[in-house]
Amino acid sequence: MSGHVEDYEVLNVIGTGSFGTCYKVRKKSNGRLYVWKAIGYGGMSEEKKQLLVSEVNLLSGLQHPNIVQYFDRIIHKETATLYIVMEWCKGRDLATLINKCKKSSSFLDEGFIWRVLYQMCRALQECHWKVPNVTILHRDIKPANVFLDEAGNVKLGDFGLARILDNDASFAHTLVGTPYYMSPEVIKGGKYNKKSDIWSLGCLIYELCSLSPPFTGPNIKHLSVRIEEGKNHRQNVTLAG
Ligand code: 430
Repeated sequence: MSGHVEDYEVLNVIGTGSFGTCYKVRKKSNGRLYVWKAIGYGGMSEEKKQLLVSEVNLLSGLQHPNIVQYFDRIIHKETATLYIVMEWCKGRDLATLINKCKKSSSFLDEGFIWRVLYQMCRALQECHWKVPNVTILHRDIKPANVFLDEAGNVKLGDFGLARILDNDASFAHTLVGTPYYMSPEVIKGGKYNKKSDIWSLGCLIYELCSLSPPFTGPNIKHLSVRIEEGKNHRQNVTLAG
């Protein structure tokens, strides 16, 4: 499917990422809200454009209630812009939610955190096991990549860095992803694998509970040591006066 820019009414900018800008849009034919990512491809190499095409194809193949739904792609040749139309998630992302909690000195509801865990497992099950011999690794599970829709459903987003990985392909080597949630095997230079995504999910759940990541450090070097040692160096809270 490939639509036209005229099919949509652009409402406002939501934010900007490394790729370009995200807008809230309304589809004229049905009045529904969506988000589109505007990606300028003018200055891109042929290689990068190919990668972009394969990522869009990957996105369009993923359909699951716990994965941000891709709807449409629009190529606007006049401005060399690719628009990727995605689901509008009214509840925004978990990073925003964590910051709100920190500001108001409140914790998240335990029932909510269990729902995030369950629904994230469903999302990962879909990418990790959907097609035999092909594993889609997310590689960047973090609060800013998990969204909530109007009904409070959890949606894993941004497969911009995800890669289709054949059983023996070794292109999972490049180190991407939030350093805080980096798994020990990735730090040691091992292959990123399904379990590395699961580690990140564990870190996400920890952060939802405590409002800070399980492992922290002043820089990647210190952080790496703490992750490998399994120590978070957090000061124990004591009730003793
Ligand atoms: C980079 C961008 O990625 C997004 C944004 C998504 N999104 C959908 N509905 C939203 C409502 C409010 C805020 C963001 C919303 S889904 C998605 C993705 N990668 O799948 C993003 C990511 C995190 C935070 C903000 C943004 C944005 F501002 F650039 F949109």
